[in-house]
Amino acid sequence: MDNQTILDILTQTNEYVSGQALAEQLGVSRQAVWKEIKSLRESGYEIESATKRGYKLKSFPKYLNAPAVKAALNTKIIGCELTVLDRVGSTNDYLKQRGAEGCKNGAVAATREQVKGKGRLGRAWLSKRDENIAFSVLLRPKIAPYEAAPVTPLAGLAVCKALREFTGLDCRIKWPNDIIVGRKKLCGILTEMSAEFDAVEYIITGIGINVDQAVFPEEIAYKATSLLLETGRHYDKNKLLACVLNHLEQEFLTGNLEFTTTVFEEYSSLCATTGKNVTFMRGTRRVSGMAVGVSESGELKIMLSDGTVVMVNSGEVTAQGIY
Ligand code: BT5
Repeated sequence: MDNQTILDILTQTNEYVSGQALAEQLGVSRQAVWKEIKSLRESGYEIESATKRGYKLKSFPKYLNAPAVKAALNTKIIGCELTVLDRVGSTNDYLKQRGAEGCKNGAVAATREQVKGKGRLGRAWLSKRDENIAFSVLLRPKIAPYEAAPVTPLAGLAVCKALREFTGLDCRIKWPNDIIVGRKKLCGILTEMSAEFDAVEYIITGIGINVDQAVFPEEIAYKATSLLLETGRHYDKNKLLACVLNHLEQEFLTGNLEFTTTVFEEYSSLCATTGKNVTFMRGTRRVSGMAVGVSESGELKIMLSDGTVVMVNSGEVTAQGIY
């Protein structure tokens, strides 16, 4: 018998469901229902039972699990297929494989443990089992590869707004893809794409949020932070993930993946890089300037010492005052 099925029934109602009704609906024995309820309880689901009334789901486990995320989800597309894995190398790689197999636009894969998390340019993303949120979203927009540039800034904006709403922290975007609190990094975003020359097949945006991690490996401790470290409290990861997915749907779908004027204004007001002295690589030279804003297609505008403004659309920008 499939765990999901009993859970699905119990998740959809706030009332007791009798063992008999469950057994009939699933076409299994009452003994099988009882065994399944026992195993769900062992996995952390709090299920009340009352004589003559049956079973009622009282609470979900604290760790990431699909039924609890779905219960707080408010979307049509993002999360229409939602998988929460126990352990995976990288949710981006997992979803890439699902993308090649034809999964739906909006499919989401999250995991309780990610053992080979990827950052950009071959760097590693480190996280601990059940302490953080690691997930990826797959999109199948009908656009050319060059039109996909707004995806990362839109994802950054969505996560930033969700984290601000959910925690009250003054989260900001460090252009192009980090969410920071103060000087430290709370969240990283990695967007990858499978495309032909003139058409995107799918885009995968992977997001890692540090939630309960109190201690980071030495090499990143000076620049990494978590919701626990910033606020001294724990947050429900299932509700937080749903909140982020709700915001992603809004940012990705309302503007058709475009950097509209409203998005541009919101992004600019939350961008911590603007107004900072920055350095970046131009060919083989390291150049300094002042970040003066973000262009309407998501590039960083940097004013050089001679007053000219250049656009930087990727690569490494180091901003003074942020790790
Ligand atoms: C990123 O790259 O920040 C993108 C991170 C994306 C992670 C998600 S998790 C779900 C999905 N599946 C994946 O495999 N990846 C995505 P980048 O800007 O290159 O930053 C990477 C650098 O951040 C590393 O070199 C470290 O210095 C630092 N770092 C690593 N883990 C961190 C953490 N947990 N918190 C803060 N900083 C970290």
